[in-house]
Amino acid sequence: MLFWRKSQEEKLAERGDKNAIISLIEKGKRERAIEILERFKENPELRGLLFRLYMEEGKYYYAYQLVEHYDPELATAKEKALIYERVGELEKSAREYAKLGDWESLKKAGLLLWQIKKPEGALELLERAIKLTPPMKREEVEEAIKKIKEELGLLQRESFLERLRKGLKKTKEAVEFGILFAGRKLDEEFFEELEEKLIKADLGSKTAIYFVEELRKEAIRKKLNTSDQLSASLKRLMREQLLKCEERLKEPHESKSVYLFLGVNGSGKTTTIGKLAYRFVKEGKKVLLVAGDTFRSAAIEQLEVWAHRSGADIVKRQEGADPASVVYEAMQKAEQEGYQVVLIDTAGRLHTKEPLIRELRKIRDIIKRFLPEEPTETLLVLDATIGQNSLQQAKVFKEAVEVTGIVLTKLDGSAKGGALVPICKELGIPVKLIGVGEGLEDLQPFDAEAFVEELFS
Ligand SMILES: Nc1nc2c(ncn2[C@@H]2O[C@H](COP(=O)(O)OP(=O)(O)O)[C@@H](O)[C@H]2O)c(=O)[nH]1
Ligand SMILES: [Mg+2]
Repeated sequence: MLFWRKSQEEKLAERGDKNAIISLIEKGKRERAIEILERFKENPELRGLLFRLYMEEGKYYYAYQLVEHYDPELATAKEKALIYERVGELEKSAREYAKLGDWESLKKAGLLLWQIKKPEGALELLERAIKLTPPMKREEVEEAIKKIKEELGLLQRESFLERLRKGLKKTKEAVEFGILFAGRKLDEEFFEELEEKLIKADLGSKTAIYFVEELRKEAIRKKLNTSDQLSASLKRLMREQLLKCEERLKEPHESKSVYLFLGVNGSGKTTTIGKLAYRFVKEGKKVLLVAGDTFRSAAIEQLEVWAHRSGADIVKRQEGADPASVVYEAMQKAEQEGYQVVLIDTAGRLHTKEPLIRELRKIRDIIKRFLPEEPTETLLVLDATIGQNSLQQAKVFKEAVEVTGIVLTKLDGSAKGGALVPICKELGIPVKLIGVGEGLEDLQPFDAEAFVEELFS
């Protein structure tokens, strides 16, 4: 009996009886209902029912066709946004999201436009979104706005300082100059604490004692009572020291420029090369990376990844190949194919001191065969997180070849930003670049002025 009634109902449904179809749906026979309804797309009422089913079942492509070919009024703006998004019509989807006007939809619209490389439109929408976004949810939108602005070149200067700020965060937290100089009495305790903090930032005890003595004298001379009156003087002293360590990287010249990178494993050579390659490629130069660290295959692969990310080319051989011969091949290629910038990675196995020195000299001699006055720069890469402890390592490299500049990496991971001073002073080599993160743009010229400003801000 029951069986007969069901099929009777189905027969009615098949003839387009709305109530019978609804009854089918209620009984869970949704696929069957869809099958029937698809024959009645011309009927506005049944079409509406079909559309609902498609949406509920997540059949967005079918829903899309109904909306596009039969009736745009079937879907609300929110549904259209979702449908277009799901079928990959991202620009249309963004338009629908934008119509909705709430912060989440505006954000979504902006992110979609960004995805399809329409940064101007994306920025406009995200800036509308941020005004409506509750404070707790703003981070993602702010981050996107920042990135788009960078892409559009609207944030150059600001982002330089922001990155430096981020880079110096740990050192700043360790020294807390702001608190120390906020109206403290200029007693013995204050000066002791100041000295302690300067040493903690790895400025070196000589420099720390010198600073404290200078400030003590000034306090007496000018009859100062509170610490805030001294902060400008500490800034000045700091600036003087740092300016002695500041020097610009030699920029590539018209023909060929070679940059050789030295440093122990893990100091950040490969990463620095990647970041610098990115910068040079962005400036329109033809850049060649050289995988001179042939000791581990992972090192070669890592440089390949950076070549890919930065848009530079690479010369590499298999693991264990003679580094000098890789450099030779690269120099030849650079000459023949007109590369303007050659960045050479090397292995930094310090426990094999003599072979390391021999290897580096061999590489240098090969470069000189192609360019007598080169390399343009021989950069020693040092890890800021080990601070002054890197001095010992540095001396070995200095013994091997003439080092023209220091790259201090991982400042962002270190509370020892001050180590820059003793490192450059003791080695007599200027700091040319600082690494403030792992991203493509986290490499900066060392700017003493900005450095001091950020440290005290
Ligand atoms: N936070 C931070 N990490 C860095 C920086 N430079 C390099 N690193 C990381 O340090 C590690 C070692 O870097 P790598 O370039 O492989 O060193 P290499 O052995 O000298 O070539 C990697 O995990 C890098 O991502 C930096 O400026 N900041
Ligand atoms: Mg490496």
